[in-house]
Amino acid sequence: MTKPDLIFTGKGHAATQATLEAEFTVHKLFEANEKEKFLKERADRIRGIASFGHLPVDGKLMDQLPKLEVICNFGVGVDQINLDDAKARKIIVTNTPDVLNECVADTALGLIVCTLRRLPQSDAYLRTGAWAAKGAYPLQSSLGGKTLGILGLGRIGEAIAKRAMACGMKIRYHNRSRKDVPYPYDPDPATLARNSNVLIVVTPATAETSRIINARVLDALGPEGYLVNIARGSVVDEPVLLRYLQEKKIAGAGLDVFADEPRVPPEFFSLDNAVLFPHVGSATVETRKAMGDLQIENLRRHFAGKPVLTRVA
Ligand code: 8YV
Repeated sequence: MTKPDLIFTGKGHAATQATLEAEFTVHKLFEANEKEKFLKERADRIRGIASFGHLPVDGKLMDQLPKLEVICNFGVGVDQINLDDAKARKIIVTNTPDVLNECVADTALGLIVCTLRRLPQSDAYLRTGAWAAKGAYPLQSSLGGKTLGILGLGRIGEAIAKRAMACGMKIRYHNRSRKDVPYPYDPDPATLARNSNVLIVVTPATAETSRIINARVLDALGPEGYLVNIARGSVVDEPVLLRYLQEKKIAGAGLDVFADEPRVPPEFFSLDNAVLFPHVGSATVETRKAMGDLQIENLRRHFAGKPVLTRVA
C-alpha cells in the first residue's frame, strides 16, 4: 500500500516526527528554500499536513494543495491554522486537547509562585553573591488569601483553579458565557482584573481575543496586581505591558508566551518584576509524547477511513 503524503510545517517533537516519517511519505516544507516551487511539485500528492510550530496554514497554502484532506496539529492551540478557510474547503482540522491540561496547569502554578515570590530573582540573588554582600532577600507576596482571576476558564483553567485553591487562593473568572462552576463570574476582562490580585490568561488566541489585555485591563489590575500569561503572546498588548512593568503600573508579570516567539523584546530582560519562561507550558517528556501520540493517531485514523479523535469544532 502506498503511504499517504504529508507536509511537516516545522521542526517539532523528534519521536513524533520519526514515527510519522516511518508511516507516511513526509515533505518538509520548512526546509524548502523555494516554498512555491516545493508546493507546486507536490500539489497532486499531498493529502495531509502535520502542523508543528508557527508557520501559518491558511487558505493560500490550502489552495496550493488541492488534494489536502486533513490538518493535524501538534498542540491544543490552533491559532496558526485558519479554521474558516479549512471549513470552507471541507478540510478536517485536529488538535491535541486534554492530554496537556495537568502539565500546563503545573507550569501555570509554577509561574504564579515564581512571579509573586520572585523565586528566579532570588536564585540569581544568591548566585551573584548578593545574599552574602547585602543580606536577606527582600520579602515578597504570598499566594494564600489572594484572588486569582482566570480569563478563559476551560479545561486548563479548571486544572489551574484546583491547584491555586490548594495554595489558599480564591478563584473568579470571565468567559464569553457563564459556566456551571462554583466560582464568581465577572462580565468582562477589566472587571475581572479589578476584582483580582493575580490575573491569568488562558484564553485561546482568536481575532476576538487579540490584545484583550490592554491598558484598560492593566489599569484595572492596578499597581498591586500581577499578570500571568500562558495563552499566546497575541492576547496581550506587549508594548503596553512592557511600559506598565517599567513604570511599575502593575506589580509584576509572569510570561510563558510572547508575541513573536522565540524573539522576546530585550527590554523585558532587565525587568526585576517579570518572570520569563521560553514557552514551556506543556514541555515535559511525558506530555509531549502524549501530544504526539494523539496527533499520530488522528492521522492514522483519517487515512484508515475512520473518524479522527479530536476534531476542532
Ligand atoms: C506547544 C502549546 O507550544 O499546545 C499548545 O497550544 O502552546 C504548546 O503545548 C506546542 O504546541 C509545541 O511546540
